[in-house]
Amino acid sequence: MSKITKLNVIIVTTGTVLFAVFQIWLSVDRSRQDSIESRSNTEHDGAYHHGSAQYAAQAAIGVVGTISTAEFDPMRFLTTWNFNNLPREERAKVYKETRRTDGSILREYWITAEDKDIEIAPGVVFPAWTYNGQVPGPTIRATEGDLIRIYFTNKGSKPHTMHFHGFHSSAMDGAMTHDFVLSGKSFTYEFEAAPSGLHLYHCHSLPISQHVNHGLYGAYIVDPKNDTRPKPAKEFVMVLNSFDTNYDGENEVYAVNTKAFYYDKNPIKVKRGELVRLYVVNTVEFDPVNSFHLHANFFDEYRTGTKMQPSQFTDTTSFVQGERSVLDVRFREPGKYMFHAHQSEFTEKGWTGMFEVTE
Ligand SMILES: [Cu+2]
Repeated sequence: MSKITKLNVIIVTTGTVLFAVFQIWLSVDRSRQDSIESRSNTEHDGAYHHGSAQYAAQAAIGVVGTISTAEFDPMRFLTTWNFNNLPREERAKVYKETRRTDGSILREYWITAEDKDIEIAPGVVFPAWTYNGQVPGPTIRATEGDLIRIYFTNKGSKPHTMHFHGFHSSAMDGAMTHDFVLSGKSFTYEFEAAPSGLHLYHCHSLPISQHVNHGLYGAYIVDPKNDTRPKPAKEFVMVLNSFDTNYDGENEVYAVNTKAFYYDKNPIKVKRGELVRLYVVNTVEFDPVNSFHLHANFFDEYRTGTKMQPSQFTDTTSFVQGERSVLDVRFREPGKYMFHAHQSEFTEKGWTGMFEVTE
């Protein structure tokens, strides 16, 4: 057994044990919830009314413990594109804008693939393959007609690529075996930002399911040159993702932006009536369909974001892998509103969150 194989076995074993602990917490929480619900059906003494602190504490699904945000903060990720979260000097190392003669912008990015352990639920560490040390990878954002140039270096242990959805030449597709960037090598991708809409990028090395499941994907937003949609007050990037922690071809953890139950414990704050725009991208492997459901409010859905007219007004929409939508919502009343996959299994394994609406 080689050193690497031994290490993999240790990582898989550790991951499985940690995940088993996570599953136990979930089942403990579920059985608690069952017993509370059966009691509250028979006892109407007020002790377990919805809304009471005691009820909330005992009946909640989710994880026990808190998760570190030192390496990756899901709250900041929501509003981060083109590394706008970094201080000026740090940002200049990975991103540069240059105005071109036609008024468009040359946007240059320095992206590095690297192996990195990440925490996906309290105490559950996943040996990820990352773009710039984070999952999802950095959000790339441009205006239609800008020139995108990406200096990609592979410092990971496997061959990787960056395959972008959107227009580009076949030489920039990053999908064929001769496009694979071997460990220690570099490649420069260059293409015009088009068509306008919400897209994604991901590694296209083989087997693709493993490279995507390990964390190599990110959102790619192309703003329209002539945007006739209403202007949003807030914009949030949400990458729906999942993790097969024991490599059995099924996911053990589902999330929005990687950390299970994060926005459930830390609601996203918005104001009543303001236009909130969500950029939702589905990267979940192994399950053919994912979905997004919002409670008590409806949204205008711009599927793939390529047209200026919404395709539907609804509270639930579905995504196959790689599908994405721009969702515009104005919350009607103050309060807390859940959003989650309508597949209950995904919700119970981490893909659930909350908006907190105030006046
Ligand atoms: Cu890869």
